[in-house]
Amino acid sequence: MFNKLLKSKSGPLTAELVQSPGMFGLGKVPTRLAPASTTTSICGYCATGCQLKLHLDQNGQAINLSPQANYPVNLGMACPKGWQALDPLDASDRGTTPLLRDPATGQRRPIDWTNAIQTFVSTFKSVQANHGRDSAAFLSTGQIPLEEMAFLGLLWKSGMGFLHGDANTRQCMATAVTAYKQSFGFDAPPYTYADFEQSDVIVLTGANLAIAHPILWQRIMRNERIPKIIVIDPRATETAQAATQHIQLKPKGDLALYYALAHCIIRDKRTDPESLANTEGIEDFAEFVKDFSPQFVAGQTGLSEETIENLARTVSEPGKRVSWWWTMGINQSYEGVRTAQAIINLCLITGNIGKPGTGPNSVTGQCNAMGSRLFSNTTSLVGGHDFTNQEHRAKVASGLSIPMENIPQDSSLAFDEILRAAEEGKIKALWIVATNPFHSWINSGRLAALRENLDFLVVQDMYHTTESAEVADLYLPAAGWGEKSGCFINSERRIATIKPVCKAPGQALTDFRIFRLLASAWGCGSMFDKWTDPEAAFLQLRNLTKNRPCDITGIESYDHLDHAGGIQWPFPEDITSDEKNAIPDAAERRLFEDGNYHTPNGKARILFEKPAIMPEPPCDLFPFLLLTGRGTSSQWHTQTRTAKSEILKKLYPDQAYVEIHPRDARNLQIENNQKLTIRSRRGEMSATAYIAPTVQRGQLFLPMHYPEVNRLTHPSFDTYSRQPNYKACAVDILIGR
Ligand SMILES: Nc1nc2c(c(=O)[nH]1)N[C@H]1C(S)=C(S)[C@@H](COP(=O)(O)OP(=O)(O)OC[C@H]3O[C@@H](n4cnc5c(=O)[nH]c(N)nc54)[C@H](O)[C@@H]3O)O[C@H]1N2
Ligand SMILES: Nc1nc2c(c(=O)[nH]1)N[C@H]1C(S)=C(S)[C@@H](COP(=O)(O)OP(=O)(O)OC[C@H]3O[C@@H](n4cnc5c(=O)[nH]c(N)nc54)[C@H](O)[C@@H]3O)O[C@H]1N2
Ligand code: SF4
Ligand SMILES: [Mo]
Repeated sequence: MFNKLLKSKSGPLTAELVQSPGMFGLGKVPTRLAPASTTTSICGYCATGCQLKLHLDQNGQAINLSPQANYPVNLGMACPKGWQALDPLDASDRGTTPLLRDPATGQRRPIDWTNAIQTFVSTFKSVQANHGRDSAAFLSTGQIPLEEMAFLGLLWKSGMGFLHGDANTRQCMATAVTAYKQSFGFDAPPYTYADFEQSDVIVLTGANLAIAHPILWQRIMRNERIPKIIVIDPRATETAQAATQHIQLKPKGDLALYYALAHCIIRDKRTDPESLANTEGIEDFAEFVKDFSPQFVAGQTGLSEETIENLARTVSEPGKRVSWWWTMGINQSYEGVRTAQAIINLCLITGNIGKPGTGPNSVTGQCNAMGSRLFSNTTSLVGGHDFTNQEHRAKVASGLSIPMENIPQDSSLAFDEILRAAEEGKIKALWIVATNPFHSWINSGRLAALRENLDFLVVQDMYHTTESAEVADLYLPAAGWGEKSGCFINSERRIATIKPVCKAPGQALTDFRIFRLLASAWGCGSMFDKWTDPEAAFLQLRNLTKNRPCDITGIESYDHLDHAGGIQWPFPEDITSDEKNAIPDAAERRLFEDGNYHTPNGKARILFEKPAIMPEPPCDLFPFLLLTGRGTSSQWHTQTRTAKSEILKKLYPDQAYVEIHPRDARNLQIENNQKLTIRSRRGEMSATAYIAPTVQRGQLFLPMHYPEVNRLTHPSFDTYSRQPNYKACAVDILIGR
């Protein structure tokens, strides 16, 4: 258990480990081969957005890689996944040809692309003709370049004329998106990574940075202000163990805790008048939090009054820079939006926003989650616009030469609503691109039943063996990271390029090329005449952002992005030439420095609501609360990629394990490595016991990387963001099965 081993060292991922090419980098290199040239590409896993240097042979094929030393994000570092990023491209289960299921035998057989494209088009046309534009949907991803996301969203809605499409970013970022939009008037994470190095107090809540964003943890380690690092997490994670203080609250105690902090800060008059002048709702909020005294919330949070009072003082210390960073422990919840906004409120009332080392900062997960937020044409109209806004539709229509009537005014169903509609037989056909919901979706057992009701399922993926691809009627083999070009946007809004450095296997095609073929066969190819290649698409999308908060009209080309070390949005064309020519790290920028927000009156909104009741708390029959999340820095989600690297495979346990508190284990006479069955109302799975006080009594933790885990999870969702509540459901342990 690699991450467990690391705990016994000085802390999580040490610099030595992060930087050691000897350990991670040499898997692929024939030692005598000298590279002929190098190019750069952003890593295709997490949203940190590290830049890698790819060393190429005479034919432009990658032979090895190393982290880029002078890139403002990773400063020469990469985590194990980055170092081994080339390995998964060579896997034997890469899709090399389209596969079509023969209805007679149930077997999948290879077909050529012409046949595959024709099958797709004739099936979806017939579904549309018989059942309407509501009867099919796509489910996509935060892991392909933004040009491909935009192509998919526009092809589907404006070209093919369907309505519904969503992405796995619903599982991940929807809460932060909704929280920012409601509070600031635009989905705008305000920070730059330099804020990690410029804070006096860093609060990490529901974020296990040392495992999930190791290079961001390294950025904290570079902070010379000797910051106080406070981790708020029910588990004693690798990050919590390395922090200055671990606030081990009860799961989902966050909302009450943050209201109690606001209570103390307002009571003690430690608010910042200048910042409050740029907000609305403070009077009602002050009245609301009167009920949330530390004494009142102590029971709900499992924390002492003293801990709460001290924390309130620490995060409102006058003259100190306090930054709050959150990830899935906040977003994946039945009340995630209000909890994220409780964090936003704390920053607004204490003036910790728009200044170095501050901010209510949501760290994104996937390499291009931020690209999806602006360009996927799912929840928002492409380029940071609104489907419901007539002016926005007109602007996008004229900008992209799409007839106005081809841009829908109504919004799509969300992921869970699409799946429910499929279960009910209203959605007949689904197209899954670069996501693996048969493993990753909450209460995944339900998808098997849903599959029965679906007339046609297309899965477009790098591998034909994913849980989702295995049950598809039509499988389309896709090129992956390393085999194509385009742009990703990282957590701090930095746009940068990826490059093709390997040939895709067999007949696998880039998603971009697949969309072009489909557009042409559907009969809407002319709408995408200008979309000849990703850069041409990028330039059009860039133009669309004009006068939006995410305006990037100042970006000239991919070359410009490469030369500048990536560019953070906004970057309007009238940006000063000094700023434009600034050296990369001087070009860092954060939002809201002028105290102006994107709401109609320019003020940030302070939003709040009474904490809700946990949808499935433990009970007599299911006495444990199950938490799920990332296991190690070497495992990525459903493991379609990371499981293909021999080196990464050595760094984590191949069997599912469950973390259990020693006292619970003793009471149940469970021994380390004993095989257990974990059961919820929806399903069960086996896992070996890992006994450690990382979890609290009455709680269990299962890493999400094992396919059975989501058979257990409870399908409840945040009311406003529809994000799944992956981190709280009731389970039981069965011994001796
Ligand atoms: N190695 C690796 N890195 C990854 C990924 C990966 O699969 N593998 N995935 C990427 C993606 S897409 C994402 S979204 C990020 C996710 O990154 P993180 O959100 O950091 O990872 P998680 O482990 O899902 O959850 C973080 C923590 O939330 C805690 N938590 C659970 N419930 C609560 C609660 O009620 N309150 C609080 N305060 N905390 C709680 C959990 O104990 C856990 O330690 O990681 C990204 N990076
Ligand atoms: N229990 C539990 N479940 C969770 C979570 C949790 O914390 N707990 N976290 C949730 C979160 S935050 C996330 S983001 C989701 C992630 O869930 P998924 O999106 O389902 O996970 P991945 O394994 O990243 O799936 C990406 C798929 O895209 C394929 N792929 C990669 N690159 C390309 C490409 O360029 N083109 C194409 N066509 N295919 C490609 C990969 O092979 C893989 O099959 O999981 C969610 N599920
Ligand atoms: S921290 Fe994220 S972006 Fe950086 S190398 Fe690791 S997976 Fe890639
Ligand atoms: Mo995610």
